[in-house]
Amino acid sequence: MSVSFSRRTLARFLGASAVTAGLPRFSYGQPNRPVSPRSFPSGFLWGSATASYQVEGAFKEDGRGPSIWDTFSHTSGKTFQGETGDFADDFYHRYESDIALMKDLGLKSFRFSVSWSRVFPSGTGTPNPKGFDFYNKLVDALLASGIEPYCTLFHWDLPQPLEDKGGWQNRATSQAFGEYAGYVAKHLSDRVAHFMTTNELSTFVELGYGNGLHAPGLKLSTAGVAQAAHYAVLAHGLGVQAIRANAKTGTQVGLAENPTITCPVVENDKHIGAARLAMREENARYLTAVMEGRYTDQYLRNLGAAAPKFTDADMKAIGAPLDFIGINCYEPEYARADGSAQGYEVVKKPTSFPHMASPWLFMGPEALYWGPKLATELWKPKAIYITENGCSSDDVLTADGHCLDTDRVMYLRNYLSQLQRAIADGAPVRGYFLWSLLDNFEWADGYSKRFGIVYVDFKTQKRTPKLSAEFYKATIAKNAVA
Ligand code: PNW
Repeated sequence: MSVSFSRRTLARFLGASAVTAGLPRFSYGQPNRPVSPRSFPSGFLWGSATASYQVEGAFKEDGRGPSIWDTFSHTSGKTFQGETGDFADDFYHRYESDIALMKDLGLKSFRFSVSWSRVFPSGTGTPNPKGFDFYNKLVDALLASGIEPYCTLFHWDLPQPLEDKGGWQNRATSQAFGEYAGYVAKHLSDRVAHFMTTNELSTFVELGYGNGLHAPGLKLSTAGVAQAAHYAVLAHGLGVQAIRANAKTGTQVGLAENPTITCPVVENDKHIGAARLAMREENARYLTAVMEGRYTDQYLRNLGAAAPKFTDADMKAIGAPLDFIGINCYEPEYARADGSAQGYEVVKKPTSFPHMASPWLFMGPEALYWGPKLATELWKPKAIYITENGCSSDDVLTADGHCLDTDRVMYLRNYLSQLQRAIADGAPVRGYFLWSLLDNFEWADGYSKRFGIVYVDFKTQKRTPKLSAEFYKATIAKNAVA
């Protein structure tokens, strides 16, 4: 009679070498089950992203003027417990030690944004060299550490004096943005090779001027929001022109947008076709307008009399060719073919759909596959960067000072696996910027939602890398999902 034991049981009693000696080498996945290598192309740009108002603090230093986020956060009832970005991560004074942290993680690049109000305290007119100098020093320090700077020109902190003249309801703001963008590009492009005009046109327009949850807190009519959206995309276009006119030859220009990412409910031809239609139409006001230089017929038809007023010259500027597009990707939408004239339906999520610590941040890793994939099929961009991806978690420090954010590691591992799949399928994704390096001022949520891979104690400004920082460091070192 022969009794058979599992190898693990044998190993426990006899020691592993006794089991393997003389036996055929056991290896998962060979020869019939190939394991995906999960690796990224060599030279893949691993980075992390932040934004001026969310990390810098130093709200009154070196001649900085007020932005709409100063006004909004100092207005009672607008942010979680009245929190503001007055001090935030104090990055303005701590950037050197934070760069040392980035270096330790192995980051190849860092995406930051310039505060318009530091450079032009009144929005236009005379620049403030002292305020601008912070970005000179930041860029120099990044380069000295071998980290490539990626610069966003507008991440929502509009100078208050421009808002006082109508903000994004006023075409003059788009022109002012062009002048500001040209100035920054002229003075940084000797060291910065990549510029993004705007960050998430759709968020600052829809939340700032539509539902009023973000600065400046307005709730405009349908026509009002459509016109503000037009001036915002126009600012992007005028920004591209100004950067091309003022920057060093070869400077790469793009934007960072968070398109609605419509994943097919089921990955078959019928639903994939619907998802492609949906991705174009659902983003008609922003990314589609930028990539095609026109508003879709359906978008204009749906708005009717509320459609924005625009000229051919506007659309030409808006649609100017870009060197890359940046996709901020957090959560999925799902599209299905529903047999309607439109050809798709965006499916409402059941209440059981899982989300991260921010209620809006649904967990759908396939968004990081379908986002780049559908954008590539629709618009054939020269290059794509994932300019943001990450999540909030209810992070706490353990008694011995660790932050074990297993849910963030789970989120990142699953999303990155899908990004790897998109690249393997041919999407031209050149880099990935994790949002965010540090816990920071999460807009209307104040400091109540933590997105960093480094924990920040906002009382002491002490930084503690989380488990997710260790995961990201390992991923970068292997150039494969860890
Ligand atoms: C993006 N929503 O914002 C921004 O670019 C970052 O500044 C921000 O910190 C990050 O994502 C995390 O929120 C969003 O409510 C803020 O749907 C809110 C929403 C989407 C994006």
